[in-house]
Order: sequence, then C-alpha cells, then structure tokens
Amino acid sequence: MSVIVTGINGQDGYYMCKYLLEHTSFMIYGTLRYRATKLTNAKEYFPDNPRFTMLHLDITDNVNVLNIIKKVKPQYFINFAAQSFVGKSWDIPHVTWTTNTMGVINILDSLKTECSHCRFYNAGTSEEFGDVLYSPQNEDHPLRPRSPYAASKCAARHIIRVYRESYGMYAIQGWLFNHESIRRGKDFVTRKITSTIASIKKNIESGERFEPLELGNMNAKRDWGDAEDFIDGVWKMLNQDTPPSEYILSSGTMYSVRDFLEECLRVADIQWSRCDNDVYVHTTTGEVISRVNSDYYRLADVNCLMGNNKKARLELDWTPKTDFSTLVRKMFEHDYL
Ligand code: F7E
Repeated sequence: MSVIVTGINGQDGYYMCKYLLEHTSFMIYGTLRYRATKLTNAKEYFPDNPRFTMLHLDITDNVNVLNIIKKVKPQYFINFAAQSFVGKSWDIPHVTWTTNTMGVINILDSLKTECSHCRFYNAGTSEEFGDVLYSPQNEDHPLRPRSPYAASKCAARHIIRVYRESYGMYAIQGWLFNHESIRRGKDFVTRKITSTIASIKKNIESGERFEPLELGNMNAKRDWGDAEDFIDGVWKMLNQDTPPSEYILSSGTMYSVRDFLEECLRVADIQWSRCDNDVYVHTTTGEVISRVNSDYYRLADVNCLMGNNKKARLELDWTPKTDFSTLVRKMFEHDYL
C-alpha cells in the first residue's frame, strides 16, 4: 500500500510525509522536481526510514507522471507541487498555469487510465475566493480570483470536479487558508517577518546596526493557521465515505500584516514606536525596524480572508489547535535560535 506526496521540498509536502510516516503503515513516495537535487538527499528528509522513498517527478511532464503512477500504483496521490507564490504569479503566469492546472490534468488523466481507484487530493486555496462578498467565507462562497495563481487553482478545482463526476473518481480539492510553520519559505510574509525580526533582535543585543524589514500591504488581513494542524485535515478529507466532499480548513480568525508584525515584536521583546506610514522605530537606538516599500505591493491584492471551518469541524471532526499568538511565537523562537 502506498501514497505519493508531491512537493516535498515545500512545507506542506514535508509535513504530509512526516504525518503519514507517523500515523500510517503505508510506503511513502515523496517527490520533487529534478533540479540539481540528488535523490540520495532523501536522508535529509526522513533519515533511515525504510518506508520513505524519494523520487523525481515533474507534474508538468505527462510522460513522467504516467510512468511514476504505473510504477508505484498508489492508493493515495496528494499533490502539493505548485507555483504557490501569489505575488510571483503575475511575472510567471505560464509557469503558474502549467504547473497548477495542466499538472493537475496530467495527474488526473494518468490516474484515470492506470489507477482509477486511487484517491486524489489537490491543494486548493482561500485565494480562490479572492474579492470576497462576505466574511467568513464558507464552501458556498463564489470563486472570484484576483491573481494568475488564484485563477489557476480555480481552473484546477473545476477540472477535478469534472473528472470526479464523469469518471466516478475520488478526486477533491480542499480550500486551505493561509497556513504557516518554521518550514515556511522566507518570501511569504509571516516567515519574512519572523526571520528578519529575529536577526534584528540579535543585532540589537550585540549592539550592531541593522537593515530594516521592508513590507508591502500592511492592511491585508489573513486567516493564519498552523500547517501541521491542516495536514491532519487533509488526511481526513481523503478518508471520507464516498462520495467525497470538499472542505475549508482555516483557523477562523483574522489578523492584518500589521498585527502579525506587532505580535512578533512583542514576542521578541523589542521596544518600538509606530510613526506615520507604518514606520516602526526602535525606542532605544532610534533605528528603523520596519518600513513600507511599495515594490512589495501586488497588482491586485486580496484585502481580507477569513474561513468558516464549521463544516470540517462537524463532518470531519477536525479542529485547528494552534492560535495566532502561539504560531507567531513558535516561528519567531525557531528563527531566533
Ligand atoms: O502574503 C501581504 C501580501 O505571500 C500575505 C500562499 O501559501 O497563502 C499564501 O498566499 C499577504 C498578502 O501569502 C508583504 O500582499 C505585505 O496580502 O504571505 P503571502 P498569500 O499571498 O496569502 C495562500 C492561502 C496560498 O494558497 C498561497 O499559495 O501579505 N504582504 N507585505 C506581503 N506578502 C509578502 N509575500 N511579502 C511582503 O513583504
């Protein structure tokens, strides 16, 4: 019995493999695109675990997808491979679409032909709701994407439904609201804040000068949860009695980028005052800790997102465990070590 998890270089792929190794007895095939990464690096991920195998897989190559599915014949296929950086998706719309939409078609079609009993999960996103009509958003909220990234995920959602309904496949795409961890990439705003504030804190302590943190839209509000909590919800979504349903996973709370920064400064015990235009100044030295740089603004941003996770709580018995302050503390403390 085996599971394929794509995108193990990313936060979600890694935590999914970890969860499955701890909670199941399946053979886990974790995949990542061929770059210069050697497969022998598998040891870095799950040292000496005989149930973990690392494979190269590029989901944009349908031959590659078909061959891996023929070889592994998985019971579950969990796709976290994606161009997941919203801000970058305007610069690389083709890569975004090819990976996030065409890649999904490649997987669906190979599963249909070679492994139609396999249960398929694709990573969906709150970004699909985009220009929201009401808050909190539930599963019935219309899809109103604001970025090439979000549009690619909406298209994937539609084609997954088409395959589910046409071929009777167990194929679903949950809506995951923002979820963070110590493995989050440093281009995403949460980890950018915790890693930069951690290094500023070290500079303050050693009496050295520092470069300020630079951020974009401070008013953007997001529903930030803990990635490890969400992985459990994904596995529950994959193990429903058929026919499967699609669920929102979210913390159900909403904070602004400004709130995240201020919470991180509190956790770091850095004394600050906020001046006009969101300039944050260190009280003792007068140095600028953080300021706005319009280069980080998006062509169209989603102003606020907050998920209603009631359906997942009731039907999947899923509950997010980590609150906002705990999440910020966990990420900051890791980066400060
Ligand atoms: O931005 C604002 C930015 O890049 C959050 C991905 O996992 O979650 C993630 O997408 C907000 C936006 O995440 C900076 O404008 C301000 O409003 O951390 P982010 P995201 O775009 O919400 C969803 C659910 C996904 O599916 C995605 O794959 O923060 N913001 N200043 C900034 N954002 C960044 N990155 N950098 C800044 O300096």
